[in-house]
Amino acid sequence: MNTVASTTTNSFQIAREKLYRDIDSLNLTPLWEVLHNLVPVHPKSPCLPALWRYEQVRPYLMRAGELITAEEAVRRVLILENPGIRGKSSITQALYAGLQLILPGEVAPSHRHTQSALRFIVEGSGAFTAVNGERTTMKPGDFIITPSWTWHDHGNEVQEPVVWLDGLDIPIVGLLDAGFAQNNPEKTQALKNQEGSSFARYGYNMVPVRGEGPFGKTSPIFSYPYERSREALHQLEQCEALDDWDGFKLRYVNPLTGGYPMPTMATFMQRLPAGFSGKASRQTDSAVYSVVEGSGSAVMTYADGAEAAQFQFTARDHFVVPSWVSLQLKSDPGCVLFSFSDRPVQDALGIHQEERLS
Ligand code: 1HN
Repeated sequence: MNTVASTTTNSFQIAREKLYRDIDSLNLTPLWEVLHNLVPVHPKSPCLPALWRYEQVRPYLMRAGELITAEEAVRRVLILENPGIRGKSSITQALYAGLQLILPGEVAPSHRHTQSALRFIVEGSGAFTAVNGERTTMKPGDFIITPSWTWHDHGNEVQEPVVWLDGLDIPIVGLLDAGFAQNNPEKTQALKNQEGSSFARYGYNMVPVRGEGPFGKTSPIFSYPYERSREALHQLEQCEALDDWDGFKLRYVNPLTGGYPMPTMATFMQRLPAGFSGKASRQTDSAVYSVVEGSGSAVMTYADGAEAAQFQFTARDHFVVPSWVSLQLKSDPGCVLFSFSDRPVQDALGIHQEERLS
C-alpha cells in the first residue's frame, strides 16, 4: 500500500472511531461494523453439538435427590446447558431442556406459566402429571404436554424414582418478554376428569362432534403413549421402504389441526433399523434427541466441511444438533429416537430450511 493511501485510511479510521465514540452516548451505533454478523450468509450458531450420557448424569441426579426435595426445589431438574452458551439455561438459542427427578412419595407443586412444556419419560413408571384437572400416568417413552398457562403438578406414588426430559420454549418466550407465572394455592390440583378421558376423546383418530378443544393452539391430547408410537414405527418398518436419511420417522400431530402438537415445539419419533447407515442432512431448526431404545452413532459436520462431533449413544442418552450442522445417524443393532425442535416457530415465519446431502 502506498503512503498516501495508508495515511488516508488511517485518518479515516481514526475519524470513524471518534464518530462511534461521539454517538455512543446517544445510544447510536454504526450498522456497517456489524452488518455481516446480523445477516450471516448461512446460520452460524454459537451452540455446539453436545451429548449427555445418562450413565454419567444419573448419579448426580440421584445425589440431587438426596440434597433437595422436589417440593423445596419446586422442580428438581438438572438443566442440559449447551456448552457454547453456558449460563443461559438453554440447550439451543430457542429451547430449554433438563432432566427432572421425582422420588417415591414426592409432589412437585402446582403452578402455571405461559411457557409451554413437553415431557419425555426416560426412566421409571407410575409417576403422574396432572394438567387441567386430569392425571396421566407416566411410562418410559411417553410424550406428555403441559400447554401454556395450564395448572400442572407432578407426583410419585410408586416405589421407584421417575426421570423425564423436560423441553420448554423458555428462550422464545423470554425473547418476546412475554412470560407470566403463578403458583396454585392448591399444592396438588383437584381432579375434574377421569384419567384417560382426553385420550378417549381425541386419541383414536376421532374427535368430539361439538365444541372446541380445551387448550387453544395446543393439542387436546396431553399424553401420547409410547406403545402407540412404537407400534406405528414397527408397522411402518414392515410395510414401507426406509428413508435414506431418517430411517422411519414420524411427526407427532395435533388431531384437531393436523399441525404440530404445540405452537412452539415439534416432536418426532424415529426408528433406525439394524444396520442403518444414514445419509447426512441439515436443518435450520436445532434439535434435541432422547435415545429411547438401542444404540448408534451421530456424526455432525459444519457447513464448511469441518467435523463438528462424533458421538456414540445408547438408550437414555441425550444429544443436541445445532442449526445448520449436518447430522448423519447410524445404528448397528437398531434404535428408536425421540426428538424435538423449534420448527413450528420457523414454519410460522416461513424460514425453515432443510437440505438433504447425498
Ligand atoms: C417447569 O414448570 C417444569 O413443570 C419443569 O415440571 C422445568 C423449567 C423452568 C421453568 C418451569 C415442570 C421448568 C419449569
